[in-house]
Amino acid sequence: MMKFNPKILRVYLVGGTQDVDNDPERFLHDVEIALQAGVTAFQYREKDGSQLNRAATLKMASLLRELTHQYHVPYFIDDDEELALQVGADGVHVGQKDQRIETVIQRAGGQLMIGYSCNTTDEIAKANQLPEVDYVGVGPVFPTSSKADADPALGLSELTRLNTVSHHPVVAIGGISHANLAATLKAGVAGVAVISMILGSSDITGTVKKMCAAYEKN
Ligand code: TZP
Ligand code: MG
Repeated sequence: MMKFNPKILRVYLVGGTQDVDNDPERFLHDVEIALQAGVTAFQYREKDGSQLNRAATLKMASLLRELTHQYHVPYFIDDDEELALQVGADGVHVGQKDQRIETVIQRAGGQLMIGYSCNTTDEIAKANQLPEVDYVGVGPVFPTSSKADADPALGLSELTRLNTVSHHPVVAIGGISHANLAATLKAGVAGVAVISMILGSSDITGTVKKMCAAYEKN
């Protein structure tokens, strides 16, 4: 496995069919446009409200592996290291409500990059003790409607503080939009992970290019 490059966190697209009205064709199309436009990592997250069964999810995960290879974009799968290993993904993302991080490290450590959701000082402190973790996802920074069981928004000062506590690179998630992107980056995070900012955009290419350009301004 390659050494983890935190630059892949800069414009991190997260999504599943539930984020595009349960339309698998549209999902593949929109993800391809975003990959082409320059997203730096992609996470397949088939979750809250998904209508895909296990076989359809496996098929989708394989198609997304082909697409991400085609555009040379690192490919993560949410909460399912078995599926990630099965389709040859590059990484797995583990939430606090998913299976235990120790179990994932045992099964996938050294084979998959590992992302871990951390929203409190204690969770970050625990992640700091786990060298197999490559990055932490911190959020929701702002209110979001893309996650059914989202915790209350942290806000920018808490994000800034947690970013300072973390020894791992931090990707900020939750409610990030054109309106707050620059302010979010000022927290010093390695990147931003978004669902609706990209998949809900009427101009996916323009949105992704703007996000990439935000890193050139500092
Ligand atoms: N984890 C914390 S907030 C969130 C996830 C998966 C949803 C982010 O979606 P959006 O549309 O970018 O707010
Ligand atoms: Mg999860």
